Amino acid sequence: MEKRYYQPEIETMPVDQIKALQSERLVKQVKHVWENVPYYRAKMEEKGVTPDDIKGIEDLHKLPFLTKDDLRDAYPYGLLGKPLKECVRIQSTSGTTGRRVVAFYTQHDIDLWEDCCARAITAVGGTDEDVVQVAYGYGLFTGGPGLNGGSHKVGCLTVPMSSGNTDRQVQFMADLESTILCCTPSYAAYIGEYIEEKGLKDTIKLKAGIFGAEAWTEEMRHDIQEKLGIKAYDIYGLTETSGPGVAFECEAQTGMHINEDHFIAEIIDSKTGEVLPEGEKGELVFTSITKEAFPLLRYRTKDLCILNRKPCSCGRTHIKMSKPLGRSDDMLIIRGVNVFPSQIETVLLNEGMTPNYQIIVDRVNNNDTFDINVEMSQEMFSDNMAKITEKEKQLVESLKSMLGIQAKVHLVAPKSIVRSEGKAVRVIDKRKLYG
Ligand code: DLL
Repeated sequence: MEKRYYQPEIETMPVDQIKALQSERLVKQVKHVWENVPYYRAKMEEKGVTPDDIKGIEDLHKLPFLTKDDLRDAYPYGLLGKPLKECVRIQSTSGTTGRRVVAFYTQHDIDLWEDCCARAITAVGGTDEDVVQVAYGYGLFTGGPGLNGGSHKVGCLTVPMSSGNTDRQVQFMADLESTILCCTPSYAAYIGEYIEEKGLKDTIKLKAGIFGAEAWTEEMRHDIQEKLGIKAYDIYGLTETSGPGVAFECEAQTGMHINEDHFIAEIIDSKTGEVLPEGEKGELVFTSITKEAFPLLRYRTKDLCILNRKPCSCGRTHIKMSKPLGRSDDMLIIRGVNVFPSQIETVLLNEGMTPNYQIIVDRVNNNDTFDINVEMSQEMFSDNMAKITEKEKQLVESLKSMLGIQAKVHLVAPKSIVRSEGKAVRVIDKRKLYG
């Protein structure tokens, strides 16, 4: 019999039972955090809340929020809920300083994370008959390891390609007759173009794709579906909550079911912190109710979205989140990598440049372009061209080691970047990501 990883007893559980399960797990999780994470306990004490005040999900709002700043303050071990010897893995986001996120996992955490990813694969029709090509990055990034583990659980033949090397990627896809592709939507679109250009469409047996880690529009979905001859599904997650698989699309392709047996989702007003009713747009906040090593309570994702619990044609009862509709901070996601303007500024200042710069991001043929214009000082401006080119190269290298991706740096004449009367316009993002 074909092996699937659909867990109907959980995924189609009546809503009142899901809520009861969440309440029970929340109470346990709050005790676990109170006893094992002094950093969060102090935050609770500051707010005058003890575990006795949390009797179920209706009390969730009493707990303090956690933010990326807390992660930075507590870096690296300050939010650990288990002794290090029980942890078996870390994963991390890019960035060598400041905004880097390091998440920890026990073996049990990895197991549950892989369950979530397995559900996502099953939701697009995956079974142990499938060949899953994982073209997300492997290593510290959660995309490759997460989908890899999920694919194993479903019993698929797993092809751990990682991203890049498109020639080889497409060759394997044809030779092994891969049926499900997992990668960022931009890379999927790029692979689609490559296949079209080389006239290889007939050699490809893909039927579905699981694409996430960055924003993508419905137009992009149609484009990818058309070029690869597949159905393209969205998947969402963040390093702080384990990685991909927090939420995933089903056959309805109308939003992503959140794995509610592991995460409680709330939408808040990002300015006041007030919890908003279902259906309103606001900042997504997650509480992980099963994680042992890195059990974040009320973590503010900064992703803006809408939740809805209307019945879904697939039969799953877990609440659905819309595609992220924007962010409440200034983080950019370029080629799948999280980039903060402040990281760029740090590099430029360390390299002796002026603080006058502008970041220009665009999407050309479904690929992100990333340019940084930086004003030279008057003194540098009068240097010879060779010296200026050399400095540009040096900046490209320093930025790459900070961000993990390559930018094009253009040193421009002093005072050539338009000054604004209010806040400087540091970022011009021409991509239409949330259309
Ligand atoms: O991007 C985890 C992931 C890997 C998700 C593979 C899906 C597939 P981070 O690098 O920590 O983790 O980035 C998390 O990426 O807060 C969102 O802003 C954005 N993001 C993730 N998935 C989506 C999506 C991974 N489907 C940040 N649509 C999140 C839009 C997404 N944005």
